[in-house]
Amino acid sequence: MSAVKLYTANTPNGRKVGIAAKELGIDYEFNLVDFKTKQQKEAWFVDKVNPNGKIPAIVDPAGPNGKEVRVFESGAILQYLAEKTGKLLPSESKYEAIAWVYLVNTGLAPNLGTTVGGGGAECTKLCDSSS
Ligand SMILES: N[C@@H](CCC(=O)N[C@@H](CS)C(=O)NCC(=O)O)C(=O)O
Repeated sequence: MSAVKLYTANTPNGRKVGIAAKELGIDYEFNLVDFKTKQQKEAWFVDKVNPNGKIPAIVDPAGPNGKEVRVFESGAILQYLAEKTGKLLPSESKYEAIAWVYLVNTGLAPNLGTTVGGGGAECTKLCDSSS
């Protein structure tokens, strides 16, 4: 089976997807996106990987109906990988689990970023200093 291509960097959002891929036993190819050279804004990345020019993002050559699919936004990627493997989202608690992912991504994470650091800019600064 073809490996899922993971595009990421050393940030909280970036680490989420790697942790999920390991936990779910997904065969994935790790691609470190270089924030120093703004690789996430390069045309190939925006065209083929994430039109929003951010990590994390994945490209799965073996997506639905055997066709390549790209997925961006950490919450959408977590849901995609769980559904692909048939793990973590049992029907009786699927929407409870998805609701928690939304809560973290739209409520907790942005507020935490704003309170603790400077939101997106701080995230980028952290990446720059840790890569
Ligand atoms: N809501 C998005 C946030 C994505 C995001 O802000 N990514 C940051 C790193 S944590 C990024 O790519 N920053 C670089 C940039 O904006 O150029 C998600 O959950 O995936």
